[in-house]
Amino acid sequence: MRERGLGEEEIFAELCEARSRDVPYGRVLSSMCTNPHPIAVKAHQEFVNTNLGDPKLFPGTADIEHRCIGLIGDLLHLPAATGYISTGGTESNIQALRTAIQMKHTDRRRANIVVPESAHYSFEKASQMLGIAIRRAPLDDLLRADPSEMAALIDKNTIALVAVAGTTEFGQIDPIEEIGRLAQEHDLYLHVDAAFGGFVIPFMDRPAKFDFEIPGVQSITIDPHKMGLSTIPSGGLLYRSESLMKVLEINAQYLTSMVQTSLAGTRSGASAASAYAVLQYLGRAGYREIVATCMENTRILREQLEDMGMEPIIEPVLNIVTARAKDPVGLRKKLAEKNWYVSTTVHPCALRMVVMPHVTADVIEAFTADLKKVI
Ligand code: 0PR
Repeated sequence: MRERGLGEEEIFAELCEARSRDVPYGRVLSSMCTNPHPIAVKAHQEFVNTNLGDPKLFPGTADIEHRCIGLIGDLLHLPAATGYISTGGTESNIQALRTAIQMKHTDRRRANIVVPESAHYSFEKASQMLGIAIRRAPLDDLLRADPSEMAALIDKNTIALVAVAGTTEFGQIDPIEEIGRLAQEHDLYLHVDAAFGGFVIPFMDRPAKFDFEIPGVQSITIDPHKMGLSTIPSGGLLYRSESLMKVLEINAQYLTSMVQTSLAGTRSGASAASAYAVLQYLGRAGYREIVATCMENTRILREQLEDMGMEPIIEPVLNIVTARAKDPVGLRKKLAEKNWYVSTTVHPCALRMVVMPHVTADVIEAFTADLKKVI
């Protein structure tokens, strides 16, 4: 570190140069992030020095977080849900499994969780950190969790089941009602990962059931910083009842609040304020409009790809499109040379595009024009 500080101008020249090398969202079809809504940015700036790790010092901010959880709970058919604004899907998923372990009081060296093969890699992190085994159940033909395959992996040491509402690779929704019944039959904790789908499914024409409406669902991951249009890092973890979140309480007596349940200690109140602001600003009607546009653009992209001879692996369920190709990884590289960023799926291997709000009809037109040149 330098002895004497630099001037603002020089610092910002360096920062802006670095920033100019970042890929603008308009060239990105591989991300679940997007430009946050201006209202979210404004709220974020207003709360930039707030710390929800010590809520007694920030009772106003804590109240906004509480109201934000109330709004998301209402969206998930449980206005009385408890929870908190996390740093994203990874933290929420880790915390949900931590809750399941604390609830069961079993020997965690023997404990296992059963997840569909499509579960996000954050569950792998959770399994490593928490020291529990992870069992992956094969999917059905449409790449959904297969409840009978999950049932086959349950034994006396199973503590939790996971289902996904909007899988990372294919945007598929698991049969959560059936998995809920399975959880109840075996008295198991059921966590639903709706990090991506949580702000899409409720706003679709015929929404699938995935939330607290389903008996047996104990907690849900839902990320405002993905399709919620909030700022990074706004994640959401919601519980069916307060007693579930309570098992995470750690004594922190030197804090004014005495206990802490979140994984992060010091944590951003800005991300809670920003999520709250955009939820209030858009309302259901605003999100419905955004989702309708994304789904229409998904349809357009899917058709354009098919016209080029690239069939989807599954019909898009949410705003994620996959396309069979001869050499998806090679194609991905060629697209990157043209400054387009897509990703590829693993099983089966295909091109994958996430149609976030920044992936407009114009972006799709320019993208498919370049794609035609490289295939
Ligand atoms: N659960 C699901 C279903 C997810 O898709 C993701 C992220 C997570 C949990 C974890 O969320 P956080 O990343 O907020 O902890 N899925 C994306 C992925 O892994 C995240 C992403 C976003 C990746 C933007 C790249 C990117 O540019 O693909």
